[in-house]
Amino acid sequence: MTSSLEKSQKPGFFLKPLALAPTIMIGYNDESNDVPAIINKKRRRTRMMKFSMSRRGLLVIASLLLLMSQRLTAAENAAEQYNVLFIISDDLTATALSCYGNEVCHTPNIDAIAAKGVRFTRAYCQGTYCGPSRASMLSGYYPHATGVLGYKNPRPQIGDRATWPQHFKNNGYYSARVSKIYHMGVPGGIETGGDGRDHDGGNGADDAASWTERFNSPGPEWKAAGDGETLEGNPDGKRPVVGGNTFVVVEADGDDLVHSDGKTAAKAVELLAKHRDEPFWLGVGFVRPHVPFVSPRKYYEPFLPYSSMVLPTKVPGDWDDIPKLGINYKTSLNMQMDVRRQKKAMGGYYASVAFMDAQVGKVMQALRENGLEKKTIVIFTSDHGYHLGEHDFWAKVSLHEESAAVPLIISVPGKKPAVCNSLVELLDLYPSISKLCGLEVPKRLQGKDISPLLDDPTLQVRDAAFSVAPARKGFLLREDRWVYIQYKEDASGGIELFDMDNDPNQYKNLAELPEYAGVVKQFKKRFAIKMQELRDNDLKNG
Ligand SMILES: [Ca+2]
Repeated sequence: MTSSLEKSQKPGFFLKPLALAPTIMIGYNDESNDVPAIINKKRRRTRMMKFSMSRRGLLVIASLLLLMSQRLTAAENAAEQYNVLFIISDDLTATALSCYGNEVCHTPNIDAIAAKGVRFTRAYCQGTYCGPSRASMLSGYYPHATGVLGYKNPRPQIGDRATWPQHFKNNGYYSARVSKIYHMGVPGGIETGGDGRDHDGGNGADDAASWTERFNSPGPEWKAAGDGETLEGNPDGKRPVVGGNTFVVVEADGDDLVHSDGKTAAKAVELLAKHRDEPFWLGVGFVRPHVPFVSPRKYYEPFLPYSSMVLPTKVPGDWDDIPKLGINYKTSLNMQMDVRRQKKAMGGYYASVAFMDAQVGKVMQALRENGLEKKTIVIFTSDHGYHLGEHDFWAKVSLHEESAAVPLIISVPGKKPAVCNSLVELLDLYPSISKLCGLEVPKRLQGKDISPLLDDPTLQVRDAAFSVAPARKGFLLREDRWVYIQYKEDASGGIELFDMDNDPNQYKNLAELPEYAGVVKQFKKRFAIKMQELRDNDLKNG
């Protein structure tokens, strides 16, 4: 059931001064127009005195009113012109966080944000890997609206339309990113302090117009000193530690500052102190737990020995009812990872999450120490989820729950902490945070304003969340009860249908069963309408 929530396009503090100003102007003009053209001297003098006093009085009242209105405006601005601290982790599944129920991997600093904010249990990315997810979230359009399905920035498609941080920059905010906010190659781009690609001066898929300033955080990644092992494609153990998008674990020597995320936190701490007296939109992009799983040794301790890690239940014949395109691009089978390696992959991932969580703690401490907690909206999320062995799938791209869902916490000063089970999308952040900060919400944005959910978490703004996996030609409609996935736009690559009430782990694909033909038929229609809607946008002709 979707409520009739509507986007309010005009913030209150823009309206109030405008409403007061005409009142003052009308009073003054009325009195001026009341002076007769011909009058005797005495009357004229008296009248002039009366007028003069009256005029002076009015001017005093007008000045007072103006002053009051300015003070009111200033007070309202101070209340509504929040800063934005946007913290995004890379390749982080919600299932790895203790505030989302993980009992092995403890994330006290992210949990602390959740304890003060609204934690969304059903938030979905719009693309299940970095490039399309980040381009979509930052531009405000679905991946198939811009056509940005790979690892480029959306600027050529959106022209001079403002991205989310750019919108804040255009409204007088200091806008900065530290490390990865748009896509950036990991580990390649991090090793070189850029992206490792040629375009955009080494800043990868970054968008210069979004930022007042931008900072990269180079780190050694897989080359870090310590004990490393390549888990993927290494059955005989002879493969050395390698770079690229490969499952590698490095128990690293040295402290946090050796690594990219340690430097990112330090830079963010520095920027919070430096810009504490002006409105800011600060994007802090951590690259862990993206592979390679590299962090200082101490973060591995809770997960040793790796043999103590408990893998997800393996169900015989689990793949039998999944279309070929639905078998993820990385599996225990094609990565040649035995159970020992799988458990080490899980422990290595968790250590990376714990390391990243500690860096989040440093940034949040700086927020408190600079007195910014009461005027800063804090958002914590990830660009997409991740498989840690469910269905013997690993990593991202899959449209199954662990990969398509993201952690999302929004903490707004003064609002009550809550858990919200409504379906929301990362695309909703741009309009919602703009609304909360009293900025205009551009009508062209394809996300919804979820800010009312922060006051009433029982509200709903959408019937379904939508996500895509262009690399598998996959599309997901996630409804309250059903998960519908189809491969290829004409569904010729196969369909998956899961009843999340009765099968939350998605073991039983119902799509081919005759009794669910009606449900599948309805979803095909809804999918076609969704694609039509998202392609019907203001980019079509420009
Ligand atoms: Ca990612």
